[in-house]
Amino acid sequence: MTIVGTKVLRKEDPKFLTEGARYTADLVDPRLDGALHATFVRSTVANGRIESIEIEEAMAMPGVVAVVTGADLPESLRLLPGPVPLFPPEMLNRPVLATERVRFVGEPIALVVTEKAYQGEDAAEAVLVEIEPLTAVVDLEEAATDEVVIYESLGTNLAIDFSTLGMSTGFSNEAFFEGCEVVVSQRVSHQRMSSAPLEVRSAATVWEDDRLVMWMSTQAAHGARDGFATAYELDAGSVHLVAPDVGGGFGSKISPYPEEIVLPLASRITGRPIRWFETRTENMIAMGYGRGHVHYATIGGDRSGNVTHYRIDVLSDSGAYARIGGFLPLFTLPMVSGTYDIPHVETRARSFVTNTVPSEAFRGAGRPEATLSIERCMDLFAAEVGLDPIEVRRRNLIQPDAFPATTAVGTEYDTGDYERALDLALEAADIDELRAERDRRRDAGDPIAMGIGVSVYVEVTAGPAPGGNEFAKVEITPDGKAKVYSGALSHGQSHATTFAMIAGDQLGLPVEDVELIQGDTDLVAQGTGTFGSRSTQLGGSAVFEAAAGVVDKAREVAADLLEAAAEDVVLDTDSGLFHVAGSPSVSMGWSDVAAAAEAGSLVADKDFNANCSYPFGAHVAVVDVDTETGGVTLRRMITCDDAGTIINPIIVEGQRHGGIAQGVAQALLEEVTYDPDGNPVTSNFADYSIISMAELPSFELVAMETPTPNNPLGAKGVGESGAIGGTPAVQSAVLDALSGLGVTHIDVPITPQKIWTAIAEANA
Ligand code: MCN
Repeated sequence: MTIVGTKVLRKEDPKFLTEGARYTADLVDPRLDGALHATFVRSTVANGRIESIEIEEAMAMPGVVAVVTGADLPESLRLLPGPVPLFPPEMLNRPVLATERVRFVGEPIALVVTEKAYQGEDAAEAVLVEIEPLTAVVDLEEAATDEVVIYESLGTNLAIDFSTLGMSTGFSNEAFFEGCEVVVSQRVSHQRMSSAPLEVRSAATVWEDDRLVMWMSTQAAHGARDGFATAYELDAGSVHLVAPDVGGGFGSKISPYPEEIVLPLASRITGRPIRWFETRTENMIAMGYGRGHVHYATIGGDRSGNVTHYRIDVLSDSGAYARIGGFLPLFTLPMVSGTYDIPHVETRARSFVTNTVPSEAFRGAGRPEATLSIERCMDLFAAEVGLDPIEVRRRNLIQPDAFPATTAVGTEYDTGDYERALDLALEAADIDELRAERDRRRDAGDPIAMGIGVSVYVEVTAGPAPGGNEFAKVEITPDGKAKVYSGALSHGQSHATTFAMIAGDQLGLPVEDVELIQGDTDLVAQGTGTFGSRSTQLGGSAVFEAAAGVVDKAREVAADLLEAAAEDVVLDTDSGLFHVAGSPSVSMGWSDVAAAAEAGSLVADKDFNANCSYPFGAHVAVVDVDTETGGVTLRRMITCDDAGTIINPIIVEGQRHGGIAQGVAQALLEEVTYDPDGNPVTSNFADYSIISMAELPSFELVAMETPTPNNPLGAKGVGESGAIGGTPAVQSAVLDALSGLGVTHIDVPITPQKIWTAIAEANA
């Protein structure tokens, strides 16, 4: 019996439920004995010139061992090392500590190193920083006007123009929509979202002679190691990076931040180990938000509901410097037309700097933006032609026999059956009954208006094309069990379970006998990390192939013992026993083979490389909207999310749940905001309405599996699906509820205040 596809309970849970997780801040390690604590002095001004930084008073405070400013940084540490892949102007590279200019509230200017953490709080306040304030640009579209330019010598706020990189089609002219009977345009806003991981950022560091040891909360240990190696001019082998348990990241912990990069310098200056962990407020203002797009979208077609033309202008908020967030239109552009067969599509995308924290990836990272815009346009188009939005979608979906299907922007979707996903979700929702209830209540003038929203989505995982690679090594231990070393880095995704299942099937071992080792650059030779829902397709496939490689080696050993030719020896993966084909009565297990093998020889590794894949699905949201208060109750959320072959249905359901919750959060609640001067308004969980169980119904999940031919597992990614399909379905449901009241569009998050105002305006 194969293990893949069965409901194996999470191997991670016994530890988490009994002793609890061990995050970086909880680390106990003799090398960190006597560690000092770092506290950051941050800018309180969004845009300004630093006139002076005085540290004398702070230096005299109790417990202060050192104060480090930008003046102490060697050349290699002045700018934050990569990754900033799309070559924005060099001056947009982020400084590690601000020296002459500050460009967002929360930007690190200095760090105070103290014996105790509480002493750092007081001492950081005693560092006197004089800043001459300049006009701040907070709003993305205002930044795009270049009326106020943040980098004077650059002369523009434009950070990246994707057309110069050949990644967008560009716009033709007004004649583009000429043949269309119906054309609808909409500005679609995608607010700034905090990824709000439960574990905030945290790191600890010590030098062992000339070798740097770094513990940190990260999604990508090897990338982080390379960042430290660059910053400290070391070879990669001279940095040992360890990620203990990581309490979530959602895209925000892919690469090191200044706060982490500067710690080894402080350790070098003081000759002591250093620890740092931030407060929730620091996390909210200084870690970086996701999304932060505005799209201008226009859709065109005929009166029978055929969509023939689509044009989208993507504006993306890079924040104060060019980091990951600014280049995410790279993921939006290939996905703009979604699940629809639209023959004519035009795109443009630009990222602009603003005086806000540099933006980062957040669950979905570029794909939710593409999906929300096309789904919003499908609803508006359907309303304009007077047809049912579900029928208009159905009419335009790419058909199952079209795969592999190449879209008008040149993206090749691997496999899919979008209409079936839609049908399954609608059936589970009992759409006819829902519609009847909605119409009944609408006719009766119920002040609690019911709305039904639908989205059909496709996204890209382990992408965009051409995909990527991930490393795994599988080793048989002398007792006949297995260790899997992976370059992926689970921070909540349960790889210890799913990778053990994949290896277990190949090796004929139970999951209990397969141990996962990850997040330690001395133990795992290489790796890329966990983001972009890439780990199963790439990391899981690497495990699959490395395990197969070990079996081949073991067959040679077993062949000697069985006095047979290796080609004739088979491994019965049900029993985990080797025998000569056709003669199962004489057999031996892994422990016999391990005992006979040369020490350390039963090992194989794989750096697996594959093209990306395109998971898809359909979501149905049902809401009640109180038209007198604007309050929204999400009554039901029914989703069909197809991620190809499923390794573990329980874990996949958990991933879908988390994603859907964050998708709903974007639709209804969460938004990172700044005041016009660039002061963060949402700097804790009282101001930032993080979603909780209280706002959510039990999700109704429908299963569907359409394998991809792009990897041996047939698996696509699932970690972000819910966040991609969820937001447009809920937005659509709320607007459906309000459709009888003359309200045609409200941007996410659709808060009670926005609903109340929209109804009042429509009445006026
Ligand atoms: N899985 C499966 N079958 C599939 C696909 C996935 O059984 N066909 C399982 C995997 O084996 C894995 C999990 O589902 O155990 C997620 O796999 P995958 O979709 O490959 O995604 P990654 O492991 O690469 O995780 C990244 C993804 C992203 S991009 C974000 S953001 C996100 C997410 O995962 N952040 C998370 N889920 C999160 N979950 C938690 N708890 N915390 C986060 O920060």
